[in-house]
Amino acid sequence: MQKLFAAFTFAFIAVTPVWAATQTVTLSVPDMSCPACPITVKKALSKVEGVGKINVSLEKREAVVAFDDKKTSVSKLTEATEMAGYPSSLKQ
Ligand SMILES: [Cu+2]
Repeated sequence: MQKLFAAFTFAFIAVTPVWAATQTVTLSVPDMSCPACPITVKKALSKVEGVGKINVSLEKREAVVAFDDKKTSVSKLTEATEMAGYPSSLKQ
């Protein structure tokens, strides 16, 4: 039974290589001040190649971004928000 499960898990990983490279990071975006800001930040991040799901919170002043680490990096993400007028940094 356990052997069967292991085989299944391996098959699942083998057919979904994209997901294996997906990382999720939280960026601190302190300059967001009104409801329009998250829209601008989200738009800027969505233009970066390899970016998947984006969740921007005005209340928390942060952006949770899922991205393919083979196509982009955290520095490209922070660069994109900075170009849009919102400097950001990786939240630990
Ligand atoms: Cu604003």
